[in-house]
Amino acid sequence: MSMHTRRLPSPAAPSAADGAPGPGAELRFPAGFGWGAATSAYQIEGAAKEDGRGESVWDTFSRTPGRTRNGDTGDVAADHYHRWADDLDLMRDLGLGSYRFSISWPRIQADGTGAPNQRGLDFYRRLVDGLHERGISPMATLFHWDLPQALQDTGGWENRDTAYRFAEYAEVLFRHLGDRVPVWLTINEPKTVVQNGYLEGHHAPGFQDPQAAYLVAHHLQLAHGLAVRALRATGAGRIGPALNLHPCYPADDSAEAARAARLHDGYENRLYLDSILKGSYPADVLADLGPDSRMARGIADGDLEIVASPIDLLAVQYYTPYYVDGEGGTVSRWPTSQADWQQIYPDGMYDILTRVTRDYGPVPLTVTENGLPQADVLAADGTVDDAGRISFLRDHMAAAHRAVGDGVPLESYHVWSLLDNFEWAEGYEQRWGLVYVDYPTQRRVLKRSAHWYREVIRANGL
Ligand code: IFM
Repeated sequence: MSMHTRRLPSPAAPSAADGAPGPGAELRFPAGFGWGAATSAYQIEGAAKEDGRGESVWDTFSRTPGRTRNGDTGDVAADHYHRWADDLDLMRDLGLGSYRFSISWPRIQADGTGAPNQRGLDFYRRLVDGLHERGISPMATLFHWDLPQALQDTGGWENRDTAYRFAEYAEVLFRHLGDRVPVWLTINEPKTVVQNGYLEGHHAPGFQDPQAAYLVAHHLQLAHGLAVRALRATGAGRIGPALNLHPCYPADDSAEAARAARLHDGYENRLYLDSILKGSYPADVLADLGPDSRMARGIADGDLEIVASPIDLLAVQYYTPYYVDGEGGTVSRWPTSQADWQQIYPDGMYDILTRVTRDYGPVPLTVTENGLPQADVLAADGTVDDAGRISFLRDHMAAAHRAVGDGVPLESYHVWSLLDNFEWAEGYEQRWGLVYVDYPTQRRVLKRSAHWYREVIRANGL
């Protein structure tokens, strides 16, 4: 992700105390609350050419000179494809109740269509079986950006047909793994594909084409709905979308800023939420795009009924708020993490969770990503002291706890990420994990935050 912002004079940062675990939980979560961590296939698996895996758009993009920091690729990543059993042991030792991972479409269908690759299916079968053996509940994302390159070659998400190929791929997975995966997430952060992949161009496929971008948005939403329907046909588990949502606040008291923040919210949040939960795209966004936009022309009769197929849960990913000025630009108000687009504002977690419940009703929620990057260092004594991550997580969990107290049906929370990994265009420089990965040796080291999180899980609270 990225955001080009100018900086406002900032009030004091929200609390960020040192984060040592307190004696016993003062903020206890409801019994049965799920504590987890999240990853995605391209970011951790590596083994890019093994066992019949095809090429994805991220293989193409990251191998193109100049596209990623230091020319980094996911070819090896955290080598999870080979180290999955040890990684599952780590998860068990942390006490995780839930593990959210994604399935690599090109491992299942090298070219995005046709008969599935048995070796790809076997890998994920071993993974989910291994999770169950360790008492961890699998939560599988069907698509976390690694579109088979062969489908990109026929138009990618600009091609309506890709949505139907996605539904076929999803059905393969429901039939092969549906008995072992209780929760499925359809498309990870469609907005990031739209904005980073097609507007700003710093993610695969690397385009800067606003007309294409919003047609892609519609096709991603359609693909989501078709996958929900495919799941109903196979009767396998619960399903929902994974949306990165951002509270959008006016940057000042002017009517212009209020209006601009509202439209910004339309593009950031309502485009995805309204279509799935209300069966319509927001009128202000459609008007802003214009009646002749490729998106408007690409919406066929009946599409929105498909997009709005009833879901079982909504996965919310929260990282940063936006402050919008009267010209529609974004400004920065809070200190940022190592990622310059991320302002650290825990109250935004409360605001977005309560807003979803207020505006869309009591759909069960799960937080499937929340975290921050740091330049973590492995010390000579073998420890990684990431106190800043502990403060961040504790403040955001406290905000989520407050939302639960105010009636938000939040059932689980997942830290992004379990492991340090390939952070897309940023390569390996940003470390997002609870677990440090020493890339030259692939040794895993629990950071201080991982030890802290284990206590949170044990106490079911903070
Ligand atoms: O690493 C990403 C992840 O793939 C999707 N959500 C945001 C994370 C941090 O940028």
